[in-house]
Amino acid sequence: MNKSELVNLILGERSHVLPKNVSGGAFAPTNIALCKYWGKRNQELNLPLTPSFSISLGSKGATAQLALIENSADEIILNGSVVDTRSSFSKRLIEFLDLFRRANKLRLQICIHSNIPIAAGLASSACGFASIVMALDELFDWNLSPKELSILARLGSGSASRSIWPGFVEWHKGERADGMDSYGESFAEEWPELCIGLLVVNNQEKSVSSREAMQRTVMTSALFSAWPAKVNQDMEIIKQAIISRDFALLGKTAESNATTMHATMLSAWPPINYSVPETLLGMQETWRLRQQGLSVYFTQDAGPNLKLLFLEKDKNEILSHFPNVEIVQPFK
Ligand code: 2P0
Repeated sequence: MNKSELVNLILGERSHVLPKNVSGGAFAPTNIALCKYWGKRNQELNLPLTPSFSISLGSKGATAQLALIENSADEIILNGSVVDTRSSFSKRLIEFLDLFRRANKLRLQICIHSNIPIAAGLASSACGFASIVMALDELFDWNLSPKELSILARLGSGSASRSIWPGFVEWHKGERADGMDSYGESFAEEWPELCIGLLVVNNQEKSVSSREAMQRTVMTSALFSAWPAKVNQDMEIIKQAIISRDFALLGKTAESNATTMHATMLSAWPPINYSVPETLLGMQETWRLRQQGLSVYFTQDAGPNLKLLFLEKDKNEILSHFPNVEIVQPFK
């Protein structure tokens, strides 16, 4: 099955209808994985080898506004600036939109506003594709379920399947070849005291895309065979830690999941390293503070920035050690 066939399967008759509205808009939060998605069983459909678990970052994310236009080409505006439609960013976006408008020649103005650094390992593609799918749903008036929205967002970027929901989200890996059982679902627990600290050490674009890095790791890392078992174990521990509000267990499991993922990348060939010296300094500072009794942990994605995990009561102390940290409380 390819992407177009899966879109047909989900939209059915609706894939032929014209937009009911002249515009559609939606916000989707970015998400940080506490148990990471790293490795695919199907490249075309972004089907993962393992499940994953994330937390959405409240009002941090992307807003997509789609409007029908009379032009002969799409117009893409990112954070107020027109983007060259020949750029790799535009090509990927247009290719995605083409999945939904094969029968007609609709041209769109696509305005995306993101309040997170693009391509800095803060999952900008996740909230970008999720917001686009939700905006398309509004434009065409498809009335898709969150499960269907999640599957369609996944075709743009795997982690986008988790950005359909606020709060904690589990992405079921699924077993089916068509991927209809691989989608994000809300994990219905709230933890108002939970804080995420965004520690942006470098917001340059990454040199190796996570898509390529993931595949290289699967193909060449001798450590990758240990990864699925680690994920399955961490998924269960993380859910239990949330239910029992055991912050130390949640933090330890999330941090160890991230360091294990980065170990699989470093052992790939050619090696993949997303850290810069400031990343390691941030890790060492986290470990030092923990030794002194402060309950703080980090996670890291396909970029140099760290995301700190801590509780609200320690906010001021965290700020005194990391003055540049931006704090998000996803449940407040
Ligand atoms: C995650 N990452 O779980 C992991 C951890 C990065 C590190 O999902 O190829 O942009 O579009 O499915 O979703 C980033 O990968 O990759 C990612 P594609 P995606 O958040």
